[in-house]
Amino acid sequence: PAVIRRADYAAPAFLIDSVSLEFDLVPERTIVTNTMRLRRNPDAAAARLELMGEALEFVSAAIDGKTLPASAVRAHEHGLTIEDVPDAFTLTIESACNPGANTTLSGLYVSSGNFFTQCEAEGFRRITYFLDRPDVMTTFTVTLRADKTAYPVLLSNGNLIEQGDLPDGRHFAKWEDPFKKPSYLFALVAGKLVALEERIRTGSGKEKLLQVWVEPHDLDKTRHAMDSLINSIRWDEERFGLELDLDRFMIVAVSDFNMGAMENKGLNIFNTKYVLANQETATDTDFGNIEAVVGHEYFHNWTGNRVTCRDWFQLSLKEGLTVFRDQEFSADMQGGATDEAARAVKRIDDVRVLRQMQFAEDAGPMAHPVRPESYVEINNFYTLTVYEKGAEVVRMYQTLFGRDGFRRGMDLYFKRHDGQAVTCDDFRNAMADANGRDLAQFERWYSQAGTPRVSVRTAYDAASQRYSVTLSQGYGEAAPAARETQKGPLLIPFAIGLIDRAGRDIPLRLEGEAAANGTTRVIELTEQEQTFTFVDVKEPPLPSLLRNFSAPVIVEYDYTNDELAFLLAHDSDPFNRWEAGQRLATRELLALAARAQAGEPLTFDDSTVAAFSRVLTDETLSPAFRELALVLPSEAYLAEQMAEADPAAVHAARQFARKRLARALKNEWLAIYERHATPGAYEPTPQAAGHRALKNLALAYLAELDDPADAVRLANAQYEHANNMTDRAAALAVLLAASAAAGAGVAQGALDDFYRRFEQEPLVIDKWFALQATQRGSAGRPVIEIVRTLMAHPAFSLRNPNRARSLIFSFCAANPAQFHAADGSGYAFWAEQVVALDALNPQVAARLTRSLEMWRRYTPALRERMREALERVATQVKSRDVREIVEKALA
Ligand code: HT7
Ligand code: ZN
Repeated sequence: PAVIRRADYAAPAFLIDSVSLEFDLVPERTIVTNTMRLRRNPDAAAARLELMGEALEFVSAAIDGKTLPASAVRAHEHGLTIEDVPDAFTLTIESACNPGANTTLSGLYVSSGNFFTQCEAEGFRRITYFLDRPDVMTTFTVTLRADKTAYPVLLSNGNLIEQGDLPDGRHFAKWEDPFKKPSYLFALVAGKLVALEERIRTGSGKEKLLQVWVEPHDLDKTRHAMDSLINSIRWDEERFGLELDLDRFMIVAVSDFNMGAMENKGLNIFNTKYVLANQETATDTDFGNIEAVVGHEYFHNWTGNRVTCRDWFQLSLKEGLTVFRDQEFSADMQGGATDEAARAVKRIDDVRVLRQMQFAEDAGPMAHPVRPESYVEINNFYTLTVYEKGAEVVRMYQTLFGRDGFRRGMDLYFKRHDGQAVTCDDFRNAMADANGRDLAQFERWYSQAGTPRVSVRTAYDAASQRYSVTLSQGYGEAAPAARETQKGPLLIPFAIGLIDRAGRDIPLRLEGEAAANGTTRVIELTEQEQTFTFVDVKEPPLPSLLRNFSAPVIVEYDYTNDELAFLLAHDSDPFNRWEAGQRLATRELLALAARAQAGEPLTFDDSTVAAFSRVLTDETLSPAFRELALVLPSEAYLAEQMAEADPAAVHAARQFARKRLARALKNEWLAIYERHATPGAYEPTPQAAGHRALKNLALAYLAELDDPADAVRLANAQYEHANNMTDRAAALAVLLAASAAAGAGVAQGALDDFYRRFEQEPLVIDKWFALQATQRGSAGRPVIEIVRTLMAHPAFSLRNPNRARSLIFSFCAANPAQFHAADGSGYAFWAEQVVALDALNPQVAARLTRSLEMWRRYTPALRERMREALERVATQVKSRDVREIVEKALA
């Protein structure tokens, strides 16, 4: 397959000054009339005109009103070629497409009888022939025509400038977007929809119309998305001085969608999962995710839309930056700008995702730099590396320059580049120039793949009261895909604190400084190895390393178990407090997994139990923090830490530890369950959510007892009386967990009730599928059997990505012990589903394919079965999307 390389970037041969699109919307055959003002780009060697097009039926083309003869225009698999065009001209193209048959959900498609578009990255070329690349920006005027009864609402980007009736029961709407934009930000929506509306005034006093469009039966689930939008608008003004630039901002929810949401200018289109919520249907996690995704898409209006990417290799320019912005927004919504303990809850969540998933990506065959060098299918590069590691790279500028310095860099970035399509280098240069720093070395964060390791050595000299910290950086045993990119040391901002015997922070003074300055210092590691010496250190301290996870690296330091327990009890940095508990648990669990592999009896250290008990019962800590601290590292993370991943051993180890903590702390769990019950009206606040999280964790631990009768009784009562989805779903999960030992009967009543109650709520039925796919199996029945039975359920459909994810992905990616069954049954199922999805929706199929990409890291028997499954898939799939993943995995 053709490889696209960053080094081959060339400016477009033609520019488009304006485009006018007319749509005659009919599901089976939509006609698009596209009129563009084109001119040769003086910066490029212009040859003939090549327009991109895919899955289109070419009808006709005219230049300056004159229809072109068949000999002058060639329609082919990749688009349209027109020879001998003038330097500047008007080109009109008529084409047709079939949205009703479009199962790829890219381009123009029909979902629940309504029309939607998805153009990023290269979907616009499935709507009309175009220079479908992000550095071609133009102004769009869009006219939509459709049957008025079937499609009463007609939406596109920008402002509605005209609407009216047409003959034969049809009507039209004309939209004009005053801002230049690339084609990937185009959108249209047509159908039977209703909106929740609000009018607000932004900082400059202008009135804005905000709308959240949904199907009529979902109107009662739009309030939270609207509140999140209003909060996002306010936040971007306050934190970054960025105001909403359009008179109207619309969000539309659609149930068939490949990703989370899309930031089309003024007309964001969202997966229903990230819009619809009320207390009956959505969990606290859903509420938080909606706030984050609404914020993310809104923030793209400046970081992505006003300033966009020159080419798709620069994707992290908008995605890394916008994820960082949404993370900061959510942290502020959790705890305000200054409550570090509350902000840490969000930080811990984000770092958990990064470490569990992005670090794995960086260690496998799909490893790539934040700014990749090449791709076969760009859709495969909407990755954790581009998004989450990219956000960490942006965060490091803020760590280096502080909030004010970061803001100066942002201001300069917009001053220089508003209205342009630019590169990651342009962003780095703005940060450097605004802060008077040379950031040449920092470029390596964009060009080197793999997760850096920082090893730490310390030495205390009592006589001189000096404490030296030696940091050395490297990549360890990197995967070949990452190793090729690694050229030299990085600039690593490394936040450090020192703690005395009483658990207090020591004021920090580095050698050469006149006086102590603060208790957390960001030291800058720029060489392969460097020593930093602290003076006036009166006793041997305990180092608190990489506070608040100041860089996306792995820290290697040999803490003793007692030291970790001490940090867990005392570190003033809440992130590192949590981190100490995770390190302690990881160490214990990996030792347990090794014993499980060797068939030795399993034991768990009493002092570790005691350390966790102290955190659990420490009333000075928020319930949300205590919940995070008491969740053991995931099976996926633990497997990733093994030389050869063994999911069965990891599962046995983690289950053993959970049971041990359940038994040892039984009375504490029972007391916590009672104390953190939140009677009365449901409140979706972070505080109330923290109480629910801790209470439900207590219930889950109680279900691990050899006799889970108490847990089953409490879970049944909680299920029945719950006034919110967080509690109801948690109770159902506990009943399913208890059924692993006690038999399916324990959960069946609640499962059936859940289905009946929420039959009309697709997002809740997704939870019903997911809960069953991620269970441990009931009384020895393998989960694959349950999953296969559910595939035949009338509510299951492979065409709806949310539904496919809820059953198939949940099983293949979130139930490692069952998916990696020794008989290979999970892999056979995976192969069947990849092939079936490939024919319908290659983007979704490619995501599922990635569940097996780490096959080389597993124990030999599993490895062999995974390779067979991958090879089988390689012979059967057609799409570029899936082929790229399979070929890289097998290479
Ligand atoms: N920028 C959006 C990316 C996106 C997308 C990409 C490929 C295929 C389908 C897609 N839907 C949305 C989402 C975002 O990061 O905001
Ligand atoms: Zn984004």
